[in-house]
Amino acid sequence: HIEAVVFDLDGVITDTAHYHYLAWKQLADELGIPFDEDFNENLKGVSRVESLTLILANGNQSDAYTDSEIEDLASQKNEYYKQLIQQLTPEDILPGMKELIEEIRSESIPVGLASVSKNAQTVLHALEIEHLFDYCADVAKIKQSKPDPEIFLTVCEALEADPAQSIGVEDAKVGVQSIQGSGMYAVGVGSYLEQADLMVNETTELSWTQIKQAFLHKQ
Ligand code: G16
Ligand code: MG
Repeated sequence: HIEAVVFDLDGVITDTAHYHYLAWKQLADELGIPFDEDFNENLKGVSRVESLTLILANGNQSDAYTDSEIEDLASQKNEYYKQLIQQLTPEDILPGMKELIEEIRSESIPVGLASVSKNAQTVLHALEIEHLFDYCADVAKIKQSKPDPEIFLTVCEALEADPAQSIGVEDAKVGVQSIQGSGMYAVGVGSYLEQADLMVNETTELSWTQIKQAFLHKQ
């Protein structure tokens, strides 16, 4: 039996991963640091300040800024991002995701959210799907970033679910590692996720029947 399904937000439920990319791109351009979609793959599921650290290192600017300047640059990126997500509406839920979550809930399986984004509640609100989650990770309380399993473990615990009987869904490599580190079954959506237990290219390919079968088969 399945005790919980825990979703990542950015890149799984909605394509805010692209808005994160655009916001970082704008900041990187201003700093004169090369930045493209390939490099952006390293930032998926990675916290705001850690992402900035990686970008500065990529531009050989690791020691160019003080801690307080780094805070300001991270806030600047967040302003660009907040501007971009102002346009979000329920239309921006990735195809099939709302139906998938509703189907899981119809079987009385608790659903959780494991996003490291401080903007997660704003995004859920804009998509009008807050009511579909029984528990959302409180990022302020999470000490270790993905790939550490802490965030997925915390959500399972709050849902009173055994991680070994639960499923996580992620679009980031570090996210898949976090799921697997917690002992959960990992479903990967997108590219570069060969490590996942079950992998699909797009959300339209996610079928609850298939996920359940694959999970039970692995037991
Ligand atoms: C997301 C994104 C990351 C982003 C992080 C922090 O994680 O994948 O690219 O850097 O949140 O976001 P914010 O700057 O809004 O706090 P997730 O876990 O939802 O994929
Ligand atoms: Mg993600």
